[in-house]
Amino acid sequence: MEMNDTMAAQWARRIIVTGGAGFIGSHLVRRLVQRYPQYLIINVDALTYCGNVANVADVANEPNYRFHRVDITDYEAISGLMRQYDVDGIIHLAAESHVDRSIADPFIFAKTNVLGTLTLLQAAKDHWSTSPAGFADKRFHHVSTDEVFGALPLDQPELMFSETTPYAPHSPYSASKASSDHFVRAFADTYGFPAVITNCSNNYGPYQFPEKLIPLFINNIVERRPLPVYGQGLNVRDWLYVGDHVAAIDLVFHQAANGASYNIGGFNQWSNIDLVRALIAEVDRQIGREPGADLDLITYVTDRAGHDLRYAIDSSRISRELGWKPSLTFEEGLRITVQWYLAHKDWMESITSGAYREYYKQMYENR
Ligand code: TDX
Repeated sequence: MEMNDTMAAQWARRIIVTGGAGFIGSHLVRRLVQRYPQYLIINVDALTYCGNVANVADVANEPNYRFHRVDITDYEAISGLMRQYDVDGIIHLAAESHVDRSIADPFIFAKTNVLGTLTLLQAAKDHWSTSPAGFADKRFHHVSTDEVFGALPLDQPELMFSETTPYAPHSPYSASKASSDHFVRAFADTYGFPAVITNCSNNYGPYQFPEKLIPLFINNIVERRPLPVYGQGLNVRDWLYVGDHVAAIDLVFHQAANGASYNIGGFNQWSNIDLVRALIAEVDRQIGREPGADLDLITYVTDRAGHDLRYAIDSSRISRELGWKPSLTFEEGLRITVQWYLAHKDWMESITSGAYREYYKQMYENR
């Protein structure tokens, strides 16, 4: 449906969420559609291998929701949407996000993450420059990762990433995200463009594509397949429940000052091997196996190339300034997450045996 300016004006805000059919994006879209009926939420997603409209099926028929299958590197298509809806906010989550894939094929990471972000910035700048209020009532929120800061040593647990930690990406994935962050800052500094950035730690929860550690391993435990732990499993990650991440995005989008950036994390560091053991115990408990019965599935495999040792986010700034804190403990989050995957085997099957089958097989079944 074409929407002219008069129709666009009936909505208090018109917000594009890119990557809204992906994992974190789908949680954000659901939250915004339900919480802000006065906003129009426009989900823009290219539906590549990990985007799945089933992830937002529960809000697809809401009056304040629209979906467009568009690639963010397509300037004409993005500009068309900016005009069609008179968009005044963009929350940008569309990205290639899997480190292992970036090691195998880095080019698509530069295209989507760097050129895609630049395309969105340029399209937003061009459209907003023509509006009477200019940039004054507009917002571009770029969602990024803690991986842009590089890696921390294991033997100094007090060291964490803050908003002023220098960028030092290691993988092609994190290099592409760092580059996109730099473009966002460059637009803010050069043109006074109304941008904010958030950098978040490892997310987990429902609807995460099973290439990532937690959903991949839940599925393998249930199916009694080997759990490929890279190296010795000593790498440390800081885990945050996805619902807490999107609550933080909501706050920053609405309240942060232009040019600000916020780190978001769970103050919840786990070595991979300890996490895998906890996950096995939880899955076993929920499916009625003896807790720990599946520990024999742990299989140490060749380490990831350039594997970052430890990530840890200091999120005290967003707590102090915006009053955000994680709402769930890790135990609660893991319990809910395992419950969800067990209750949604159809979702997992649509990925492992349906449209995504060939990709999934190539990457994960033959290891
Ligand atoms: O099979 C596996 N075995 C294994 O030991 C997989 C898939 C992962 N791992 C390890 C690698 C990491 O140390 O588990 C840890 C978590 O791996 P991923 O789920 O691939 O996440 P990570 O590499 O830490 O990156 C994640 O967090 C930051 C997301 O994928 C990124 O998109 C995000 O920016």
